[in-house]
Amino acid sequence: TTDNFANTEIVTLPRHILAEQRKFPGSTGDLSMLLVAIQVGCKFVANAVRKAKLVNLTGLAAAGTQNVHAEAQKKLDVLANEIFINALEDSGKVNIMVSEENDEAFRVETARRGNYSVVFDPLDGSSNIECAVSIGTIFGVYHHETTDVEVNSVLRPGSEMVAAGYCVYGSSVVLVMATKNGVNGYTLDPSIGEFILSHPDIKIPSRGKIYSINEGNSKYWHEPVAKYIDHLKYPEDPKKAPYGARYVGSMVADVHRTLLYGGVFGYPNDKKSNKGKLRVLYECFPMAFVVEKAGGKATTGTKRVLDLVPTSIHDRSPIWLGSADDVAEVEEFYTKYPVEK
Ligand code: P6P
Repeated sequence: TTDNFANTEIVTLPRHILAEQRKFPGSTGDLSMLLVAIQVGCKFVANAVRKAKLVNLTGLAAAGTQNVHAEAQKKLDVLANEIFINALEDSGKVNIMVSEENDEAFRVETARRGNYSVVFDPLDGSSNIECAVSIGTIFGVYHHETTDVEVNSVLRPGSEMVAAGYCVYGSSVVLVMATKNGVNGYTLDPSIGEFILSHPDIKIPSRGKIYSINEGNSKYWHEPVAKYIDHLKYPEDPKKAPYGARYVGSMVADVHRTLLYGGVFGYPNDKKSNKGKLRVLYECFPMAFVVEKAGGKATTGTKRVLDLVPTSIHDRSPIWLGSADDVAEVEEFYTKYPVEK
């Protein structure tokens, strides 16, 4: 038999984004151009990540090491950062950038400045590269009325984002983008170097059967966290099955699985880290934005994540996100067992 993969209805990411844009007559097309530029960055990073260890031979190894030509090397996350900065600058649509890799927010030169600001983690979970575990890129987009804005004008609630998403470099490369229209997933077809629409109009199940948290922190958990996780592991109702546990330790992988399968992901604050670990602007906000647009919820335990207003670009926050019913239950435990300030 001949496998017929011919599929004339191949919708590439740029084509789909333009189709979505046409739903809003009068659009400038600037956001579409920006999202397409982000897509190009993801293609480059996917290519570099796929051969992470092999690139020692061609000069992309861990910082400080030497390759055969005794040239200084770049870590993949530094390389990914440069790839996205270049892609965003080249788009001509970006004003201010905040990157996990850069201490300060910075702006594009005047000639190429646009009305959007982008906050991003170019390669989140990069400590997993060495053992080939999934990693990802996370990004969020704010709009400004003019290009004449202060650098700290990105310290805004996540609810003011106009787009957000992530790219998971896993067993396949999937780029998930959320806008006011909803959430769509695109899978990279490496044979043609295009992201193809594979998950149109993603909706997260209202409840799941998986919880995702680092139980290695149990010793430091506040009471509502310990009580909630026990409730999932030892259901009071004997007829209820315990939840399954899945924790990759790479936010993009854990969130992507939660988005598609349902359930709950949590990185709460605890007695060791009173602000939690994950960064507000370029980890919590984009993931909360995606999950909410897919019909889920994201909370600190007591407050909607997207209502937070960061005071600094690298602020951290506790976060629980996932299926609406599961996250609502988390909040019930925080109400029942309030954490003393
Ligand atoms: P822990 C990866 O380092 C990361 O920033 C996120 O991608 C991930 O969710 C979290 O930290 C894992 O942290 O403390 O469980 O190893």
